Amino acid sequence: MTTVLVTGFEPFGRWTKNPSGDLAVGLPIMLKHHPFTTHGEVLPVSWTDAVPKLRAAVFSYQPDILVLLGVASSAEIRIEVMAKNVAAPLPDNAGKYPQNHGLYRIDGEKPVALFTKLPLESLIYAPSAAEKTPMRQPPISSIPSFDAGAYLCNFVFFHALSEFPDISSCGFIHVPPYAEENPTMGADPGALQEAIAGHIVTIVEAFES
Ligand code: PCA
Repeated sequence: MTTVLVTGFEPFGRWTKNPSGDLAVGLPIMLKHHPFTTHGEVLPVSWTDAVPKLRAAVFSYQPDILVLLGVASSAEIRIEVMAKNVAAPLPDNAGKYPQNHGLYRIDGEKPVALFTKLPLESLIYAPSAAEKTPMRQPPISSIPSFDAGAYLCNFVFFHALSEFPDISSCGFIHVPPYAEENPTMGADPGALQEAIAGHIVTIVEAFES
């Protein structure tokens, strides 16, 4: 049976909640009746600890599909097209900075950018993608994003693509904040969970076809 690992992050900075971490906890329960296995893991917003925790989860679950989630200030669901080999000198939750000696590169031996391995066209252009699980809320639109930032989300995305070449379906999706934290661009938690659950189903279908 196909195994999916979904990761999200803990709250950070000005966000007191992080929907991506809640999705990583909630999606395995929501998707439990589907004919694939879903595991979730919440990663720390830490330059030193996020990647080791991701590696440990990949080692223990051996996923066929790895979907990394994070929150971004956007009303849309952003399907990240590429990970950059760049880490910005911004503090993590422990107040620490990336160890790149002021060169801003994640890894000087690796390419400048790596491309997502998620089925982009199915996620962005198929209007039915979000309708594969029962919809009780108006759908949240999904758009391609050509910039995953230069903070922990991009960092984990870049490490995943470069460290797990055997995972043929691997990518990053940025989700909106909750409406309670940002009334102008925030999403309803139920609508967000349904939309991302639909995307997971689409990713599994593309992987298995
Ligand atoms: N978003 C941040 C890091 C954790 C998260 O959920 C980012 O976009 O880098």
